[in-house]
Amino acid sequence: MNSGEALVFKSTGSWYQLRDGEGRYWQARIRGRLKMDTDIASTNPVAVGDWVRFEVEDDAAGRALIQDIVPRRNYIVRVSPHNRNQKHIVAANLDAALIIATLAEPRSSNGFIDRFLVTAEAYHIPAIIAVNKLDLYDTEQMEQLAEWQEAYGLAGYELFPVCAKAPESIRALSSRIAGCTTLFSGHSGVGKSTLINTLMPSLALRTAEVSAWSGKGQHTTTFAEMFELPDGNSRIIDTPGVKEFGLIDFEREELTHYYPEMRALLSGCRFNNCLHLGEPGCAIKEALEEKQISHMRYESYRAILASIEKKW
Ligand SMILES: Nc1nc2c(ncn2[C@@H]2O[C@H](COP(=O)(O)OP(=O)(O)OP(=O)(O)O)[C@@H](O)[C@H]2O)c(=O)[nH]1
Ligand SMILES: [Mg+2]
Ligand SMILES: [Zn+2]
Repeated sequence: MNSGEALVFKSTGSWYQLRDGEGRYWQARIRGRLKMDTDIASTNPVAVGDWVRFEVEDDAAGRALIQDIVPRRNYIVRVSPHNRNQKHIVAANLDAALIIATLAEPRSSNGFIDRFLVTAEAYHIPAIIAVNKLDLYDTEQMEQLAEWQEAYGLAGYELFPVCAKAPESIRALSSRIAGCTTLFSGHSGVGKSTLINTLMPSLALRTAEVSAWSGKGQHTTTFAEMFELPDGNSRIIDTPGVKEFGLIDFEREELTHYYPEMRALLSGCRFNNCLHLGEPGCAIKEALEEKQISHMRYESYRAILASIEKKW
């Protein structure tokens, strides 16, 4: 074989691991200038989940050169952690995006979850929520979990309470992502790699204790990497923990479109530029009073809106 198409399984930023149609793995670099059909100025031209065309550089050593990217079905982007003006393509060609959160350490805020959900909506990728470390919750945390279940249920999201170490607790989640390529995202230390290890015990990914003094994760996973489940048909992309999910290029008026429970009601507002902050004849405020929308989600909407305003 001198050339062909392959799927990107791993990316370190300087080299990529590809798997070709025959199941052979290649270590690849990008050849000179990539022919790109996307107009995204990103810090990484090729992402995990991309299909690429490659050319063999050294067959015996398994080295290849990436020539170009097959047009993406979709992708998800976040603000580069190193440069707020640049974007980072987290992964491409996804069927689902899973946000892993926890109410134990390192606790995730609902605002963080909502920023992730908004991004997934904006890129048209179905989002799912897993709330992990259920085994550690006290009564107060169980009450908080119930509140989340109510709020995200009203918004139409699937939420799976799980204990990543207990296989029986992840059964429903595992059948939800069967047959899909799913992105796993969340703060460092929430249990992304632990969950993947339980889904595919043969893998034994590195995981790490959450630091006792800071309650924070230790950024054990440093690069995005895709794994195929034993069924040969489901794939999971493990990613390094993120501090925050920086939103990209939003107009204020757009934001409600990325809250599914609000999107459905927008045509009911009297003003078509309604920001739902107290304008007369607002269908969102009405739904809030009738408890069709949760206060928790509405408050996060206001917070994100305020952060967009600051940028302007
Ligand atoms: N008690 C309990 N601990 C868990 C659970 N899931 C994960 N942990 C622990 O949480 C710690 C962090 O887990 P990791 O899987 O390394 O977290 P991660 O999200 O991959 O973190 P990064 O790779 O740094 O982004 C490890 O000590 C795990 O054993 C759970 O359901 N219950
Ligand atoms: Mg990890
Ligand atoms: Zn309104």
